Amino acid sequence: MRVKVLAVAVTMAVTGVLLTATAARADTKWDLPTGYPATNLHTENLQQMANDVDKATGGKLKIVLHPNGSLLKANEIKRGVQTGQVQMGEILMSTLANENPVFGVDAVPFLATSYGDSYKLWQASRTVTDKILDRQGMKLLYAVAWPPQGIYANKPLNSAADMKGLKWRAYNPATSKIAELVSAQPVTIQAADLAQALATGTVNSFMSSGATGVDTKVWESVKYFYTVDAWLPKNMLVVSKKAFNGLDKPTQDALLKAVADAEKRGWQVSEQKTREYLATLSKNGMTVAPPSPQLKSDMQKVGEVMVADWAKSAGDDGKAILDAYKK
Ligand code: PCA
Repeated sequence: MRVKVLAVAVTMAVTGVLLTATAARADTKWDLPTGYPATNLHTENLQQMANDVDKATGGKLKIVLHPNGSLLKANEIKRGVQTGQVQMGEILMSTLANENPVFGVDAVPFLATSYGDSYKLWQASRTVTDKILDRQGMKLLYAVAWPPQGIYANKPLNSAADMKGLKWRAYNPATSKIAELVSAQPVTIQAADLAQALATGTVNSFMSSGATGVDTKVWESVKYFYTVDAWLPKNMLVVSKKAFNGLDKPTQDALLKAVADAEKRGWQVSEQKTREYLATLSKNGMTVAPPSPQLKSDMQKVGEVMVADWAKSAGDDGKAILDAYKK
């Protein structure tokens, strides 16, 4: 009898130890889908953030990146976070401009064309952006700008008239609208599918950064890049509030620290690499040039139409953003 009691006690003790050990090992694993390749500046920055979180939490929170649309396509990521399919996601903010014009403020042509101005515009729009996401069950963690947007084409462009009839790859409502204004034919294509679309001739022109030109080895299909510097769109990192609230406080703090570092680093790296990307395009035989005065003034006219449209559609939120930005 006594032996049996002892045996039960030992069993319970062992089970207790095992349970404790299991609890300590119950690491949280999160999926983080992105739409851009592993070597892209935003993806590398996210990977470093994930490494920092791993280290700071002693492996308690593991964030697993899924680049290049491999888990969810770029345009599916937001829904994936909202529905709880994934815990975090990286989203090109201006792709959501039809849902709320506030998301499109960073793709209004010539509103903010330098890193300094773009950062200022981000400060002016951050709070309201976070509020919109909060209502949708998400928390905004950071946003980092892409390098300035220029025009890629398979032929020289000297004016907007030369853009008429181009097969134009669009990545957000603003780039579709530009096609409309210059009488090009817009086709929405995600970055992950861009190289293929260029190779097959589905498109022969688009606006983007030097970064995406390098990512897609664009020189294999198009030979001209005009550094219009029309805007600097941003990628944002969001987390599901439910997932975030499920973390203990030290883990939340570690995550918030890592994302704050990543935001700062991302803006610096993006700016530093801008020139390198353009040099890579030139080295691979592309003509990289500022737009002709005619092309520039034509694009500025396009921009004027779009600023007015944006201000009208964005209402009071839009006015508050522009007032804060211009202060
Ligand atoms: N690259 C992304 C968005 C902006 C950019 O520079 C793309 O072309 O899809």
